[in-house]
Amino acid sequence: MDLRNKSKELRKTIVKTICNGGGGHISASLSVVEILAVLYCNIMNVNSENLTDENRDRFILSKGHAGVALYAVLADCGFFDKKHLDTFGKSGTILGGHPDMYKVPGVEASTGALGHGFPFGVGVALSGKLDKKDYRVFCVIGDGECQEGSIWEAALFASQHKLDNLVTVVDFNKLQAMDKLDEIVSLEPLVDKWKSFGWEVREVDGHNIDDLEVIFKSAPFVNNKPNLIIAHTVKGKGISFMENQAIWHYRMLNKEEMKVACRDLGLPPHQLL
Ligand SMILES: Cc1ncc(C[n+]2csc(CCOP(=O)(O)OP(=O)(O)O)c2C)c(N)n1
Repeated sequence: MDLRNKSKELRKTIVKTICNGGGGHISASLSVVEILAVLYCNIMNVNSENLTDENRDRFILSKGHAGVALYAVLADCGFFDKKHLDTFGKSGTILGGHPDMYKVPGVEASTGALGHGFPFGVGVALSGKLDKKDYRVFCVIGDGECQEGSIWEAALFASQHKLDNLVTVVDFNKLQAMDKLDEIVSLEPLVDKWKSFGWEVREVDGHNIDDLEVIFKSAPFVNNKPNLIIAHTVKGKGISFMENQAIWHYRMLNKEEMKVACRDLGLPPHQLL
């Protein structure tokens, strides 16, 4: 399936899963759909068959609160049965609010405490270098997550150790949980910051499938430097009233909003009710 259409389907799955489960981070999940779709469908050497292969590529969703986006992609790629999506938010589910590497096939790191997945990914990339393995590590971090000090400690460590097998994407939607980043702790100049920490940096429209594919395929951007992609994204992408609105970090849809969301996503009008 064309990845634009796949992204539309993934958005439907994400919103249906969260509404059925009664909670979850919708807007944060909608922000990373194309990034995950391109990585899993066209870039990474990982699939349900090679999950124990030491040379498989690793993906780490450091902004673990967007776990439902990862679940939607993993289910679509056959890592686990799609039936599990219906259990999200229910007792006994393997699909928690944040991904658990011991429960969900395909999840490489348990994340959710911001500022932890990325340092873990740096360690996995270093391990790959030390063991002379060919795998790469792909990591998605939130821009609000970049307000955590541990991100910058790990960033320094990665460039010190020349981890060009590490590709990190900042989901730069300019919002964190409560407000615009710039209203709380600004990261600007973000590109220069990462460069000064020793990373090779590229910028991309994080919803443009073709551009994402080109940029991922061009990694490593230079030898001996870790790769940083600043993906300009829209939090809540695909639901008109949710886009770029900080309030939707924690909110759930009421019945009227569900109807509008259905219209925006191309779902039957009562699908989410
Ligand atoms: C260490 C830690 N502190 C606070 C939180 C609560 N929290 C969950 S998501 C979030 C905002 C994250 O913002 P960002 O990284 O920009 O992600 P996005 O805007 O894409 O949701 C916060 C503060 C957390 N999960 N972990």
